[in-house]
Amino acid sequence: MTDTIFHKIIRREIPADVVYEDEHLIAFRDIAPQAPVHVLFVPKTSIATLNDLRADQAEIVGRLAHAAAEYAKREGFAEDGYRVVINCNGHGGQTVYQLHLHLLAGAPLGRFGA
Ligand code: IU
Repeated sequence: MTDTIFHKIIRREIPADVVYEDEHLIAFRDIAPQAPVHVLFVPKTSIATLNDLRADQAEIVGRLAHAAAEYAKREGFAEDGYRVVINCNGHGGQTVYQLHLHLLAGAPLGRFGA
């Protein structure tokens, strides 16, 4: 199992701007935001990429998505809308190999693609 910077944030060994935490996951602001709101939702279970998610772990992605939606409602931008993204491996643009869900919001977002 590879230790990543996100594992260190989960263990509170390095600081992060944490906006939510529970027994399953932690959420903190991205250090290089790509939108006015850019928060990462990271499971506490070690899972390197979406490819590594086992069937018996599938609820974890639901928890990440649910936590993101609850955060959007709490912060008041759920109605305006937002985007959630999981990057996987090289072509997906993944740079940190601990599964995470991006929440992007705060302005109309451009279309995506290659
Ligand atoms: P990606 O999906 O693996 O590309 O996303 C990794 C994100 O983690 C990226 O948006 C970085 O800006 C962000 N990040 C961070 O918030 N804090 C860090 O210490 C590091 C990366 I390294």
